[in-house]
Amino acid sequence: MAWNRRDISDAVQNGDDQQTVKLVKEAIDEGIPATTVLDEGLVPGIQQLGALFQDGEVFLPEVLIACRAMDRGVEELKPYLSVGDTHKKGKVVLGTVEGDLHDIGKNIVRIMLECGGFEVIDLGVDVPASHFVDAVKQHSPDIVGLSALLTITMINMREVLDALEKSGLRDRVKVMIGGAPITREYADQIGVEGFAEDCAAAVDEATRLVAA
Ligand code: B1M
Repeated sequence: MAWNRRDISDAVQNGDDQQTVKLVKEAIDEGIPATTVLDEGLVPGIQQLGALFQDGEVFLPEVLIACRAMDRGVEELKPYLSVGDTHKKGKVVLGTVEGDLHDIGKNIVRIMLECGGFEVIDLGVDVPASHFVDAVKQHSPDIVGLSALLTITMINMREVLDALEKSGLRDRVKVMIGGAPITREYADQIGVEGFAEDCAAAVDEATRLVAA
């Protein structure tokens, strides 16, 4: 069957993980670039469901089931997102800030960074500032990457910066932030070195930061 971005989006919204994986495989077999399948099929699927969730037309269980389908689809794409660069460009400690459980975007950023040649230590979701500090001490990364999807949790990015400062580690790392509510203005306001609005830009920004 010919590639149809709408079918993949529908499969994600329906929470049909088997259909999502099947359509992703078919698109790849047809030679559609993995980033196109991601950006034009999978991501719009979860975003459209988010709009329905906001309007009260679907409920939390449907969103969670759709997230599982999205994750399976992204996993299927992972080998094809690779640019085949095995050289490690740098090390990134990555996590979603405290109070925030959203990780779909953060996981895609992780995959894209790995495919782009970075080693990534993923601390998961709802990560307290102190855990970022511990991870910097333990892994000596080049970059600390912070993700937030809620306006009420993006302020916790500042707490991570404060904790790094207090521990005397702030000068040893570059900090890059991202997530739906995050803007370049916010990044400048809190004084971080890097900002990216999507996963492809995150790889470019991380590459710029390690070269700087
Ligand atoms: Co929630 N949620 N959610 N949610 N959820 C949003 C974010 C929301 C916009 C929905 C809405 O109301 N329209 C809204 C936030 C409003 C706001 O604060 N401005 C919201 C809310 C309110 C909530 C709850 C409070 C709902 C409730 O309980 N009443 C609750 C909070 C829970 C918590 O975190 N404490 C909640 C819960 C959930 C679920 C658990 C059901 C689920 C998350 C499951 C999971 O992640 N495992 C969920 C989902 C799925 C969403 C939506 C529908 C989709 C988010 C997503 O995955 N997008 C979202 C609505 C929407 O986006 N339309 C919504 C796809 C993803 C690929 O994009 O994450 O933006 P994104 O990532 C992009 C970029 O932002 C960027 O690159 C990624 C890939 O290109 N990026 C980075 C991300 N991190 C980066 C880091 C970087 C660089 C780039 O550098 C380090």
